[in-house]
Amino acid sequence: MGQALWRRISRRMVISGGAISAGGTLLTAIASGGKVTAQGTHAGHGPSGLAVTHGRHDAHGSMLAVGEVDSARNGFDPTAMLTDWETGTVSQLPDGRTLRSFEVIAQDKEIEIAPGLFFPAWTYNGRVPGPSLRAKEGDRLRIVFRNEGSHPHTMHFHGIHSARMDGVSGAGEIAPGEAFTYEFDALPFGCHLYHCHSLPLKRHIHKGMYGAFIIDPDPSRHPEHAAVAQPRLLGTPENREWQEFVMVMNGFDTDFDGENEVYAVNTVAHHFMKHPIRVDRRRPIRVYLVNVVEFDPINSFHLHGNFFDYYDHGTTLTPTLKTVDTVMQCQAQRGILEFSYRDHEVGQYMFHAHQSEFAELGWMSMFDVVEVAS
Ligand SMILES: [Cu+2]
Repeated sequence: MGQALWRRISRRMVISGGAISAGGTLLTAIASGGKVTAQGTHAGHGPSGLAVTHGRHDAHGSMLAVGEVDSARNGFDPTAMLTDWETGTVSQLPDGRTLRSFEVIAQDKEIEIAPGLFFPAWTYNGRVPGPSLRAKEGDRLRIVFRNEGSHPHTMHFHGIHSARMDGVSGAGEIAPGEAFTYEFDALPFGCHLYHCHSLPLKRHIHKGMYGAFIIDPDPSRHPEHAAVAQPRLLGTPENREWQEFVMVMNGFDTDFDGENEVYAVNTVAHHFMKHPIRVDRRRPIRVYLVNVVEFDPINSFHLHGNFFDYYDHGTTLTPTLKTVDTVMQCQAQRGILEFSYRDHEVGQYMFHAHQSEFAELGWMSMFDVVEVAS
C-alpha cells in the first residue's frame, strides 16, 4: 500500500469497514470462522491458527500485509530486536562491584513502519525501540547520553535513583549538541523501561524515544528463590535453556491527529505474521513485555492455544498471575511472561493484542513452534 493512500485514511475509516477493508481483515477471518469475503482470501481451517496462516500467504485480504519493510534501510530488524541485548562495557569499580557503561545517542531518523509507510521518528541509537539495556541487580550503571537530535531530550529510567538522575524536563533536559551522564545502581530487578521525559511528553514518547531496561536478579541475594533467579540471569547455563524475547508494544500516529494508525511489537506492523518467531518446542519461553503505546489507555497480549505465568513488572520471583492467556498493560506497565509448548504439537501459534482494532492495524504475531533435533 502506498504512502499516499495511507495519508487519506484514518484508522476509524479502516475499522468501520469502509472501502479499504473490503469485507475483512485477518482477524475478521478468524472471528467469522474463516469465511472471508475480501478478494482472494481463502482462509478457514479449524482452531489451530491455520486460517491465519493462509491469510498471511495471501495478502489481498489484509491491507497491512502487502509488501515488506526494508529492514536494511531502517537499520534495525524487529526479529533481531527480540534478542539483541545491550549489556554495555563491563569493568570493575575499586570496591569490586561491576560497572556497566552504555552509550546512547539521540538522533532524528525517518523509519519505515509498514511497507511504504514512513514515520519521522526520534530515536535512541537510530532504532525504535531503542537498545534493550540489560544489567544484573546491584551493578553500577553509567549511561553516557548524547543528544544529536533537533530537540531537547532526556533519558528517564524506571528504576531506583536520585532526583538528579531522573531525566525529567527542566534541569534534566539535554539540549541538542549536549551530553549528560546518568549514573545509578541497577535496582530493583525486573522488566523495566526508559523513555524521554521532555515536554510535550506524549510527543516525545510516541515519536519513538523508549526502550526496554531489564535488570536480572542476582541469585546470591535471593537464596530462597535461587532456582528461579538463576535462569533469569543472562549468561548462566540455566538461562541459556530459555528462549528469551523482548517485545515492546508500540504505536504510531502517522498523521499527527492524536490517535495511532499503526500498532506493532517492535515497530513494524505485522512483522511477526510475515516472519513468525521460531521456537523450539521443548525449551521454555520468557517474554519481556513492555507497553509504550501513547493515546490509547490500554494495550494487551493474548496467547493462542496456551497459557502463561506472569510477573508484573518482573520484580518478583513468584508469578503475580498464574495460568492466564491474556494480560493487559497501561502505558509503561510491563512484565514477564513464561510459558512452554512442550506438550503441544508443532505448528504456528498466534499471539496478538486482544483489542481487535490494534491487531488489525499491525499488532498480530505468530510463534512457529518447531521440533529441533537434539
Ligand atoms: Cu525527547
